[in-house]
Amino acid sequence: MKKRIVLSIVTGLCLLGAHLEAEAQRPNVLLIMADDLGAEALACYGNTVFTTPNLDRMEKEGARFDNAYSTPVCSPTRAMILTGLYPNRTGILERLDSPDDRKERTNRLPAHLKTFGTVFKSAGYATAIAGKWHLGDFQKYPDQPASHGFDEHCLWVQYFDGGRHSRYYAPHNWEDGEYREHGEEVYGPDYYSDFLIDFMKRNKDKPFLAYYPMNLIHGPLHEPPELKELAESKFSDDFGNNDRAAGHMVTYMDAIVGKLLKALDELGLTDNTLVIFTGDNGCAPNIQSRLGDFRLRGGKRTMNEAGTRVPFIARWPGKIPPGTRDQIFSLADVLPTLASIADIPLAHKVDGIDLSHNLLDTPGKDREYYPMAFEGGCWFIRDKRFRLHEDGRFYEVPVGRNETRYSMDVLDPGLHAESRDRLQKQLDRFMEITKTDDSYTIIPFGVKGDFFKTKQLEKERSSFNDR
Ligand SMILES: [Ca+2]
Repeated sequence: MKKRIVLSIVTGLCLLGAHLEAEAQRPNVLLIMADDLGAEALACYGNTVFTTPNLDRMEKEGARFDNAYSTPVCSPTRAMILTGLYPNRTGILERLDSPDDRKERTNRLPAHLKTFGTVFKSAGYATAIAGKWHLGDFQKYPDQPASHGFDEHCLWVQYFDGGRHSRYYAPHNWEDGEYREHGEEVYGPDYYSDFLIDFMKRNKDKPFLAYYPMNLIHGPLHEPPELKELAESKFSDDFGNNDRAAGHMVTYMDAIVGKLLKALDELGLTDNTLVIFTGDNGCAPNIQSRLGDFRLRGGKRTMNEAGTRVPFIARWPGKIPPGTRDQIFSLADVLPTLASIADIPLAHKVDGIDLSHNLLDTPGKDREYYPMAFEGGCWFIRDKRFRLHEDGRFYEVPVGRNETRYSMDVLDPGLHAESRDRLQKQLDRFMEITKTDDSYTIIPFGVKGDFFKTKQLEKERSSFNDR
């Protein structure tokens, strides 16, 4: 009898030990998504005038995806990355602060949609979000971050009590369910990153997921508190005020990433934390990037490479072999990929694909196509060589060189018929996807006006890049 009791105590201790070991090995996740940052704005993606030392170091230590894609604008990407669902599935096909919705403010991330917050919290992770939500109103729907799986939140409030507030100096925030107004001495991007560092400190002994949808480098163009000299170190003499402010904001954004990475080092968490850095859409059109002799105007709100190609860098020392990745990655893939890496089984369906093997550089099935839906009337599908739009426009845009991937030269419709047919079939299938259910309505930003604006921007881009 005594022997049996000792045996079961020993077995129990072994099981407990195994559980604690498994718990200790579960990686933390720090996911950072900059606002309005196309891949071309970072030095590690070829920009020769902006200075980004921290992301350059992270890129050297991790995997750099050269073909990662978002949607062309904020809210659709924010919904897509959180839920793993395409914009036509969430119904969020445009930014959510529509003039038509300013009074009622009924737009929100639909309550029934599960996010990576939900998934990781259910698996026992501590979860936090800080920065920019842009998926609905906190005054009307105060429970949003919590009901979507985040234990703690500190998020910029754009509208409150009829007022409109800055995300930068003197931000107004929604902080763990409370509205807080800060003075000019507070700079939003510093405040949000400090909130997450504090969260990581308090949760360093258990697995956590920290999500930082950053506020930089979205307009208004302004001068961040520091680092002007560093930011200007590679500026060209012909830089205008916009270029100078944009470059300074890029460098400050990079420094905040550096601050978060340093905090992980100081907490001894670097080796057990997967850090991902990406962007929510292309740069704004008033930002011009220079990649050697190649110049590119930001493509935000446009359905093309400049509107949707974003940086994607993943670092996890000892687990993710450093180097470049040329596979296609959609931000819809973030949720299933993160869940797979954390060994959390997904109990619901998503559009995204588990591409953890691309991060880990192991064999697996890659994503063949990147499909996109925008504004309720714009669609395209891309593979590594071609892009086909719903209105028949067909582009040969091989990803090997900037000059070709960003090209806006429409192909002769008679060319590459086989590739075109193949893409058409995939596009038709993608366009059949509709909202998860009809119980909610998203008021769009103004479909018609923005649709034409997009077309206009495409025209401008075409002539700009021809020069
Ligand atoms: Ca954005």
